[in-house]
Order: sequence, then structure tokens, then C-alpha cells
Amino acid sequence: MNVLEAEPKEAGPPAAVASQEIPTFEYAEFSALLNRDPEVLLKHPCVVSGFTDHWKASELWKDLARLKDDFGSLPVTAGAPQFTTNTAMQMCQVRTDFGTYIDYVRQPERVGDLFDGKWCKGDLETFQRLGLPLYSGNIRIVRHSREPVFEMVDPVVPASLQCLNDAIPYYYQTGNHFWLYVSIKGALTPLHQDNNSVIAYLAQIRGRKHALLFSPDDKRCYYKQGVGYMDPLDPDESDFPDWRQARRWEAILEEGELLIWGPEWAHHVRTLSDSVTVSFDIVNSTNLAGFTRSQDWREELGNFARKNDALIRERVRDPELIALLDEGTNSAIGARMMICVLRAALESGTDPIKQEMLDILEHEG
Ligand SMILES: O=C(O)CCC(=O)C(=O)O
Ligand SMILES: [Fe+2]
Repeated sequence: MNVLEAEPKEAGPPAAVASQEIPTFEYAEFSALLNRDPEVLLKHPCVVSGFTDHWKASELWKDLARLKDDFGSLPVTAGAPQFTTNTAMQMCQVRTDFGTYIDYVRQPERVGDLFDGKWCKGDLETFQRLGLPLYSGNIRIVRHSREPVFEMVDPVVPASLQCLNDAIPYYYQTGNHFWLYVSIKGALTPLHQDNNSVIAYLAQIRGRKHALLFSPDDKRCYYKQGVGYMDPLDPDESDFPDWRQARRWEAILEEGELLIWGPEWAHHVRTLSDSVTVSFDIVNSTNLAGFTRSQDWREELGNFARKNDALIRERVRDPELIALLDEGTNSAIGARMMICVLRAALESGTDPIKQEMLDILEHEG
């Protein structure tokens, strides 16, 4: 759909800035493009049609009752907005389970009774004043690469797009790299960059979303240290005086389409109609170094090591790791643990991916 036809009042750009429409490709065309230019996603995001046509999820996950049956007992939080990325932004949040969240999505007017006593940020009154729906984006349905749920989204990565996820130790434990988003009209994910420098996509199973993306090269225009990210629908001139210089890439994502972007691309996403989306994070040779250098997986791996302290001390037997478990930060523990695991794996054979990660980690700091 042409972005200019799309609900201009709600979704349109602020006056005085033109958007660049994100180019759309048929799946075969996108594969050919990637073969010609494996780095195309560093240059601009793409919308791809036809990629998810044969996913079981494209039919089965349209059905909220099915999602509730399959994942209803899992713990989640839901926020309005999904999370905040600017110090001036207010937020309300409930702690619940996915099943109760699905009940809310079906009947938002029941918010008061469904989440009575469940508010962990703000309260019902503040929530009603904010005027944004609750949005849960942190259900964890994948913990390793052989999880049966991958059968629902097969193939999970477009042909011609290199994917090294499975060569990275603990990939699905150190970050929620498989996301399932269910949301209602108006749900907001404010402007942010994803953790771990991943390549990421949104596969639209049901409903429509409006997405604005910005290149990492323009970051100084839309991000301010100590303040956070701008609101691209209402930029604050005093914090972001150069916002007009950042090129806005825009798409209306329709059912059956995939929106895919490169590492560090900032994105702002609003749900336009009852929506189900699968999102997936990819590491390949264009972002392996960025992934390895990023902080986020270190925290998660460090956290995991701390929770399994006795086991790790016994199994890894690395004096430096043991010293860090005594008095190091989670991040330092995670990095050291990754070094140990990579070294152990490389003892039983060469592996250029693990070797590149190890070289980066051994030569930093
Ligand atoms: O679909 C959305 O609301 C945003 C999702 C997102 O930020 C992501 O998958 O990285
Ligand atoms: Fe994101």
C-alpha cells in the first residue's frame, strides 16, 4: 500500500519532513537482490511479500484461542507503551500471563477486572489517562534452536540471507531472539534500536502496522544521551534540533508481508488493526562483529552463570571465571564465560564463526 494513502492523520509524518517509502519486493526478487548485494540491509530496510505464505503460523496463529491454548500459561508483562525509550515518557504496566493478556486483547474494556492488583507501574486511572492500549512483547517461547515451535515458521530465514544463529553458543538463551506480538489498534512500540546488533524482521500474520525506521548513520539526529530517543510523530525541537536531517523510512505493513531491517536501524511501530506478528533476530557475517561486541548478551549470559553458580564453577574450571563469579559484574562474567565456551568448542575442530568471535573477545579491553 502507498504510505500516502494510509490514515494520514494518525500515521502521517510531522509537517515539513518527507518520508522515504521502504521498497517492496516479491520474495524471489528479494532473494535475487540479496544474492547481488549481501549487504543490502545495511543500506535500507525492505518489505517482502510472499515469504510467509507457506508458514503453518500464517494460518494457525491468526487464531487467538489457539495462541492462548499453546502459550497461555507463560508469564508476561504488558505495558502502555510496550516500553519507554525517553526520560519524558510515562508508562503503565501489568504483570500477568499470556492467556490473561489474550483475554484483554479480545475484550479491552475488561482491563479493570482482568488486571486488578496486577499493576507494577502506574495504575488503572493513569492508564486511562495515557490513552494507549497495553502491549505485551516479552513472551518467551523459544529457548533453543530445536524448539518444536520453529515448525510453525519454516523456513524462519529467507533463502539467500545468510544466518549464523546456530553457530553462536547460547544464542537463544542470551536474548529473546524469537518474538510473538499480539496487539490491538493503537499499541505503540516507541523508537528504539534492538539489542545485540541483530538483523530483525516483523512477519505480519494478521492485521496491519505502521513502521518508521531510521539509519544508525543518522543517530545523532534522533537520539540524545541522558534523554533517549525522539518521538518521530512529535519530535521535541529542544532535545532533537536536527531531527529534520534524519531520513525517515516508512512502511505500512500488511498481512502476509515481512519488514526486515539491518543492524542498529532504529524503529517506531504502531499497530493499526488487531495484529499478530512474528519477529526474529538474525546474525550473519554482516553483523557478527557487532553482535560479539554488544553488551546485551553478556548481561544475560552472566545472569545465567550466576544462577547456576555451583555448576559453572565445577564444569568450566577457569580461574578467571571463578574470580569474576566472586566479585565481577554480570557483563564481565558473561564475556568470560563465552570465551571459555568458544575455546572449548574450538579444541575439537576449526570453526571460522567461533574463531572470529573469540578473536574479538580476546582482543578487547
Ligand atoms: O511490532 C512492534 O510493535 C515492534 C517490534 C520490535 O521492535 C521488534 O521486533 O524489534
Ligand atoms: Fe525492536
